[in-house]
Amino acid sequence: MHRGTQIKFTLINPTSPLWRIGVHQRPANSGVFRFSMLASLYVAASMPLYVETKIVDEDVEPVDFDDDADIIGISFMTYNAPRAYEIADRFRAKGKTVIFGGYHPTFMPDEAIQHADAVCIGEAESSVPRMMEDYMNGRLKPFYRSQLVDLAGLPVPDRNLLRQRAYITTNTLQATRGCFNRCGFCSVARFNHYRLRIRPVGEVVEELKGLGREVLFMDDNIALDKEYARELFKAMIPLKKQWHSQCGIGIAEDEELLRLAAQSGCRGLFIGFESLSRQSLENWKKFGNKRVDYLEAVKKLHGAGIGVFAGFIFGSDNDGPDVFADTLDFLLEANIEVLQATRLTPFPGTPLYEQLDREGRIFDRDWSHYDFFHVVHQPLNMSVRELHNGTVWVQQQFYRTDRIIRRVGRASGYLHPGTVVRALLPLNLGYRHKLAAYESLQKKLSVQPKAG
Ligand code: B12
Repeated sequence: MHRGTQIKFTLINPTSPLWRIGVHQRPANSGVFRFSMLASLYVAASMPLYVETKIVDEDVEPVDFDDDADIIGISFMTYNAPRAYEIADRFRAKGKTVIFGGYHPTFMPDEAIQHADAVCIGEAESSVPRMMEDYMNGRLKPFYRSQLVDLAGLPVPDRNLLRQRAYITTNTLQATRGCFNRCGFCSVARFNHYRLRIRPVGEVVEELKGLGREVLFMDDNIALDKEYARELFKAMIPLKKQWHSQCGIGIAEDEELLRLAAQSGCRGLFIGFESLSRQSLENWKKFGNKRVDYLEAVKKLHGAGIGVFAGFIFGSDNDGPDVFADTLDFLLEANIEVLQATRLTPFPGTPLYEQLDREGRIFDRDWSHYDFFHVVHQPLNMSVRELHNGTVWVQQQFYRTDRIIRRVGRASGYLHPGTVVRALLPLNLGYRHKLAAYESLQKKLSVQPKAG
């Protein structure tokens, strides 16, 4: 609810029809994929004091098109751009001012501005105060290009703006933003101008003190700056937190860092393995992974009591139909806890997008398909159907009931019981649910992969 303030701002997070809150008001998406909302919280925190922000997340509540807000903001990635445009068009038809921000409008500002009054290109922190000043003076401009903000002094997000019970956790924060690597498929590095920024350790520790025992760091690679990571982990030890984050595989090669991570309460890491093929890693410029022995690295992480959530991408130019069975063999041999298997997706703004676009290999520009569940480009060494079905096969094999049961039993030997019960099992069931929901939707709509 908005309370007596000068300006009312409603910030909407659109979602696809599949995950939109149902008629029975029950979220369709598995709870394990409902967390964070950090982007919206930081936008809210960037607003001047005379603005009262309300956050609406379509995963957990419907959009009220009779909303009395003065300004409607929409935060979106690529997969939800069509829905963002639909919502924006409806509000603009009623005379509302609409502003956009997030990954998709940042990389496709000329497309986005056709549905909005203003587009924030990049981070909210430096643009939003300027946008609001211009709005108040009746001079809102179409584009606001942000400088990268200094993370020192970043405000602490007000998590009370969320319906907290609808999320598995809102205990999320960032210690760093961005990454200086140049992996071809990644939009994060370019969004952050290929720079890694760090927050002062003291400020991270202060924010952590106000959060619960279990926290998620929404960093792109929490140990990219090893010296900083060492300092942060040391400072976290007395806080007795349990945390998960995202990290490069390199952490496994640094014994001291791994020990400090474990001592500071690290219980699981999402790691982009991406591919078993050295050639694919080379082509994508994911050089950090090339020299690492994946099996050894996973063993070391398990030895430290850290669960491994592996990201693999299928559909590189070197992948043939045998990639699926080979990858599954690795996943099972390495005892990976959680798998995120994705089809190579050329997100706007990435070097991959530019390459495939140049080569005329992007055959589907329906942005709602840019959700990792669709093939949108023509692979080189297999058909679109083989890539689609092969990815489904690996996911189904990995998340087979008997394998989940065995995984849970085995992991109980080297992971904390809390990690098994509150992370490994829910994530395994969550991914299985998501996969099944997609399969049934595809059957219902008889969506077949297009092109060869
Ligand atoms: C956490 C996360 C999730 C979480 C939670 C998201 C949430 N609701 O909070 C979950 C698991 C749900 C998720 C899901 C998906 N995600 Co995700 N996610 C992230 C991640 C790692 C962090 C997001 C975050 O909190 N960032 C921190 C905030 C502070 O930064 P920010 O988002 O950039 O926001 C700033 C600006 O963009 C701007 N801004 C943003 N919105 C607005 C709005 C206005 C009005 C203004 C003015 C400014 C503004 O200001 C913010 C503060 O500076 C990002 C990577 C990343 N580094 O951002 C990927 C990322 C956003 N996700 C991505 C994708 C592809 C997805 C999925 C489609 C696929 C998947 N990963 O399974 C799904 C789709 C959701 C669904 N329903 O299925 C891509 C998007 C790329 C693209 N162009 O579309 C990213 C970039 C990662 C990647 N692979 O490259 N995701």
